[in-house]
Order: sequence, then C-alpha cells, then structure tokens
Amino acid sequence: MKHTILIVEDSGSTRLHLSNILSDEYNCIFAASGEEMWKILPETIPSILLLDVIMPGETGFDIILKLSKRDEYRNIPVIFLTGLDDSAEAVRGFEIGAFDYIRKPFDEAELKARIKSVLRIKDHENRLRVHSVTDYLTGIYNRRYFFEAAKNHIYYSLRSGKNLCVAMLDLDHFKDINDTMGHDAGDFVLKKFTDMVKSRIRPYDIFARHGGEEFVILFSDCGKEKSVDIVARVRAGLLNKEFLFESKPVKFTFSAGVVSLADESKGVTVEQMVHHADAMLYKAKESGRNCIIYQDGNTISKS
Ligand code: GH3
Ligand code: MG
Ligand code: MG
Ligand code: MG
Repeated sequence: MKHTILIVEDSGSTRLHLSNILSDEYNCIFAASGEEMWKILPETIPSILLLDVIMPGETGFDIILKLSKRDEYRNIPVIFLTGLDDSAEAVRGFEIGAFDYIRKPFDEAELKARIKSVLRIKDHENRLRVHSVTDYLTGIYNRRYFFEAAKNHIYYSLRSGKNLCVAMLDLDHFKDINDTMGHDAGDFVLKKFTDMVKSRIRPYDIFARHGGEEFVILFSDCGKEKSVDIVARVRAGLLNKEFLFESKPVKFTFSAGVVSLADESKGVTVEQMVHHADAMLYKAKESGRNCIIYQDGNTISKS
C-alpha cells in the first residue's frame, strides 16, 4: 500500500512539480493553505506532511505548533519545505518539532531520499511504541499501558459524568496446569484465555495483562451490571469448553472482582480501583473460585 503524503504549499507550480516527482511512489494529497489542510486532516492522517513555511494565512510554523497540541495529529512527521535561506529559521523549524527541513529549489533525488528516511524512522518508532505497550506472550496491552490509559479514562469519565468499571481476573489453580502439563501448556492457556476475553469485550474497553495469570479490564462508559455480565459471559463460555494442547484436553476457570467508579469515593485513582477490584478477586478466591464478586455500595454479591 502506498504511503500518503499531504503537501501544503501555496505555489501552484511547486505543487505540480512535487506531484510529478512523487505521485508514482506515493499517494499525494494537496492543500494550498493551512485552512485547506485542516479540512483534509480529519479524513486522512498522512504518513508525512510536507509543509511550506511561507504561505498566506497560517505559516508552516504556526501549523506545526497547532498540530503538536492535538493528540491525533502530533505524531505526523513534518518536513518543512521552504525558500527561506536562513539557517536560524531552519533551527527554529527543528526546535518546534520538524523531522526535516528542505530548501527550495530542491534536488529530486535528495527529496525522495529524505522522505524515505523519515518513513523509515517513523516505522521504527511505531514498532517501538507498539512493543512498549504490548505483552509479549498474549499480544494484549501490558500493565504500563493499562495504568496510563486508565488514568485518562477516569479523568474523562469524571468530566463527562459517564461511568466505568474495572475488573481483575485471575486464572484458578493455574500453577497446576504448569505442573502437570508443562509451561508451554500454561502459555497456551494464557493465549486461549485472552482470545476468549477479546472476543467478548467491546473495542473501546482496555484489556491488559497485569502480570502472570492475572488480567485487568477497564470497561469504558459502562455500568456495573453490564461489566459483570461481560465477565460472566466469559466465565460461562469456559464452563463446558475443553481446549486441546498437543492432543491433550485442558480445561480451566477464573475468578474475578469487579468495581465501579460510581461506587468509589471522590478523587479515586486507578491504582485504588485496581486494588479494590483485587480485594473483590481475593473474596472470589476465598468463596471457592470460578466466580465473580462485585461491590454494590455495601452489598457484596456473587454470581
Ligand atoms: P489461584 O487459584 O489461587 O490463583 O492459584 P494459582 O495456581 O493460579 O496461583 P499461583 O499464584 O500459585 O500460581 C501462578 C502461576 O502462574 C505461577 C507461575 O509460575 C505461573 N506463571 C506466571 N506467568 C506465567 C507465564 O507467562 N507462563 C506460564 N506458563 N506460567 C506462568
Ligand atoms: Mg510559499
Ligand atoms: Mg491464579
Ligand atoms: Mg495470581
């Protein structure tokens, strides 16, 4: 698939020139001003923004500063394209976040090489980002990502008046699976379990490995009943399910604790909610495992 390059340039002849050079290799989209660019961006996030500096209306410098304040745009790499022959301006461009800076008139081969280099760095950066938030074994989010994302979700929920719930899930007697069938069988179970949960939660919920055989889910914009229901459906899905590991049958269950932001005290943190869900999980283990416990004010229910 071709990368998309969004070119913001007020000069028609430069736009045409860039189109001739780049259109074979890239999907080029053109804007003649910042104003036009802001209309295109919500529809198309480009792989690179080629940004002229001197334009009527917003300058390239104005634009990059605005982009850096928007979560959805701040990771778009910007290459400034300009006739300015002043290294102080180039330095300023880099200081405010440009990836590269190319002076007009540009050399075709050099322009192409610089674009390729930015794409390579960006690709590497994206891989690192995914890597840093992903659990290696199961491919779901890791604990670090969970706490970061959950913090924002709580903040958003408090501002919007929407609820959210946090569930802690822990596989029952998981050590026995490792001990009787081997560590690979344990890994297999962890993967099957995460697949099962992924198929039941909604795309905007956050599902992460908290550690070992312990998992955490944030149910975004979701009430307690619905959250418990989703966890209960995972539990029900596992009840009569037998997986085959190297032709040997393996069955497992889990216990869970669920808490709701609405029932927490004011100013509660993610860490406190997770701790609270963990306390409910502990009760679930104590009451015989393979069950879910949630807290409704002072009432503890078991399902
Ligand atoms: P409980 O029902 O009380 O939760 O018992 P349990 O056996 O599930 O809990 P325990 O904490 O005693 O054992 C958890 C085991 O999970 C111990 C550890 O070796 C194993 N474990 C942790 N991470 C992994 C992993 O990535 N792969 C495998 N195969 N095992 C793991
Ligand atoms: Mg210009
Ligand atoms: Mg366990
Ligand atoms: Mg555990």
